Amino acid sequence: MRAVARSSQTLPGSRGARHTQNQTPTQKKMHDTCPFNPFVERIRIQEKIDAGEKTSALLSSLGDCKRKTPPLARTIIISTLKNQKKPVPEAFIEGIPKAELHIHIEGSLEPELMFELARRNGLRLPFTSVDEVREAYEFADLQSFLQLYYQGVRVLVNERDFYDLTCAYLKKARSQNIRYSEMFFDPQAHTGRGIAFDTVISGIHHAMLDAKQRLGISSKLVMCFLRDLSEESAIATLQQALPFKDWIVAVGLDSSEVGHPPEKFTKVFDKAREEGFLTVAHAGEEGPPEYVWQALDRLKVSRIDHGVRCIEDPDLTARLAADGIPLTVCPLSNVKLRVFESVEQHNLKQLLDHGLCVTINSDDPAYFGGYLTENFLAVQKALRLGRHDIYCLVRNSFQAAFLSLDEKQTFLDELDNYISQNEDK
Ligand code: ES4
Ligand code: ZN
Repeated sequence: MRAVARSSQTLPGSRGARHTQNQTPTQKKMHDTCPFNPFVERIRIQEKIDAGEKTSALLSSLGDCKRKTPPLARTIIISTLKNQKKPVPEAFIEGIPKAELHIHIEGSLEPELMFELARRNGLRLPFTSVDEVREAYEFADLQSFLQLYYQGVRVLVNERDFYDLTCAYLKKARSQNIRYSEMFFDPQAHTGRGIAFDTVISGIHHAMLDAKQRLGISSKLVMCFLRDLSEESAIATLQQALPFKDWIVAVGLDSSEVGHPPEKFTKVFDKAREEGFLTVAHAGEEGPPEYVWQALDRLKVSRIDHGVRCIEDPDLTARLAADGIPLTVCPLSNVKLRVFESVEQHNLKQLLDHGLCVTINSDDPAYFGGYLTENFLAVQKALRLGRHDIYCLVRNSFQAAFLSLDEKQTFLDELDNYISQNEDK
């Protein structure tokens, strides 16, 4: 048992602490004469990790070299995190800088704002109170949720409504130390009710700009096509989006999954890619692994939203792992929509054990009982995740984000600083 734990701490590139005693004359010379040599450093640091030294002390011993060799700094963090067996306090999860990659902005509509917007727009709701709305949030499956979701969005009428909705989410996200969010929006859920595309996207976009300036939270927009509507409707929506191309980073596919396979949208995704959009798709939430294959091979997506059913097909799981295709997993959503009976039954750990790039997300936080932090807290408790698991999940989100390498590096450095400064919590 002990031997296994120790071998997992060995730093890549070093052959373990034992090796220092057997250094060749050249290595010994390097050790004595070079002010900084990554090879020698790895051996020296491995010895200190074995002796239980703290991440912060190890990192500061790198000094200036930390910037020159970020991989070394990161191996220190990973090795020391793997060493830690102590409990993960809630404050550690609350404070860790996070990214969110799967949130439907319309699914962040809290009942309080729903009532406020209904009043503002002179609309009647089929509920008499906020409590009554919350009590109605019991779902048998995705379809039963979508009925309430589409009913809820009807209070969104004017640009200001979309602005207020987005401001409220981004403020909440910032309070949970989300540093970057990629938000889905469903234009057809609004244009189908006679609301102009321009009204929807302008409200959302201006809230994103203001949130960046006032709260320092960065965000991007992903436009989803409703898969229970026709491909022609999706093509018309793509056409409406073209004047706003610079405001949208990717297109996605959502709504009722079973009976609406990704291949139905091959043409519109081809066009979207030609126009320079990245692509993602919900697949393998309620639908079979075959839908995930189609999303990869027909829609050429960069990420799969949900994807939890991939585990039923070993070849698919291997493909996702080999190609490093991230999954945007939404644990509380999966339980609320009865994909899994409980968080304890969730297959998150199996997905990680298969080497998949798993990220944690909130999906429709106003409907599913929690935002991103609540999702992390739920899986940490139910699946007894350690600090190293939390670090990997958060890191995966920044890695999988539609950001430049430089932008990712800035967030990843912030994450590593948080880890090294909070190891005593
Ligand atoms: C959704 Cl949970 C989920 N699945 C598919 N489509 C959606 N739209 C909003 N939430
Ligand atoms: Zn979703």
